[in-house]
Amino acid sequence: MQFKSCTTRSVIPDNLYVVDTATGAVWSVSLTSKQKKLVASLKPGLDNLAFDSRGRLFVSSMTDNGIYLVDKVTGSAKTIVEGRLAIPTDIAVVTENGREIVHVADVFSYRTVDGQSGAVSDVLRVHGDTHSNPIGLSIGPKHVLLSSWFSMTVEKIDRKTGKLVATLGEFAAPVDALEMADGTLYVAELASGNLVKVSPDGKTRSTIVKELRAPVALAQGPGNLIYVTEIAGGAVTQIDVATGARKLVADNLAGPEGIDVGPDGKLYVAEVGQKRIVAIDPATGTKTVIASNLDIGLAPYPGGPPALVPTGVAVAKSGNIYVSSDTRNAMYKLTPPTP
Ligand SMILES: [Ca+2]
Repeated sequence: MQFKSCTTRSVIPDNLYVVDTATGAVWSVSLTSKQKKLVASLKPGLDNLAFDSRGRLFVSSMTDNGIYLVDKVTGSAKTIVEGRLAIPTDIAVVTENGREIVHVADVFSYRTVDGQSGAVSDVLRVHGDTHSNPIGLSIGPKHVLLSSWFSMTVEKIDRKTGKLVATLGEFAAPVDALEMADGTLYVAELASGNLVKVSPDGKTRSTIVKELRAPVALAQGPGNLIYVTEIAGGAVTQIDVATGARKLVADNLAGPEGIDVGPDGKLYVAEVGQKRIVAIDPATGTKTVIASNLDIGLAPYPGGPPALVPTGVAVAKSGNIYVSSDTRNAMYKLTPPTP
């Protein structure tokens, strides 16, 4: 038997494909000429790409929790899968013209969710509009505050325009912040355990309380009172910001994270270790279970913060309770039973 020899020449592609996270562009770059050609324009927040065995190009978006099939010739993109939220963490709710609007720190964006319809709107996307990953969130008189232990920043967003107006840096892993009527900010730092007071102009900082046991989230109470969840202490603590006096409100909680004050004056807390929401009377510490078996509590990684992305809780004037589900990329709405 005789074999015939032959030579094959494989065709080595000349180009690489690249996703640009900041702009949402997909580029083809020639290895020989170094020229780049725009293949497709998607939304900012792209994070990866892959080809299947047929050479089809897929790209993924962290911001939109999606995977898209990109036509390399026409640049059109087909959605394969997409989430409405990415990793919802801390939340706050306002009632405007009878509608409840939930503001969401979604890690790769700051979004709102209509409490009635569930419609999701982008306010700021991290890649494109801002550069900090929002994890803590609160709504003050003038600003929405986005805190980020990941970026070490507190960002002030104008409530009226939705625009970023100031970025305060160099905090020690800030997890949540509150804005007072006069513009003073209080910032809880995970890495230092401090509650830091920031003057309205942002220039002066002072420590109000030290040695908080892994603070996670803040809520504003009546007068000078602030409530803080401390995950390492399993506690909710009340702080008088005028005097620095602190009082234990409740302990023996399994992983307290998000907190809000309800219209009834009670504290609503995500007890993530028990996958439930509890209401706590701030005067007596009496605890009532509001909802159980919730899909909450994304597990932290070794060396990461104990509440990796806190489960957010927000109570509307109506008594409706909103809870972010970090493990299902979803939002719960708990409606109080009719009497
Ligand atoms: Ca908050």
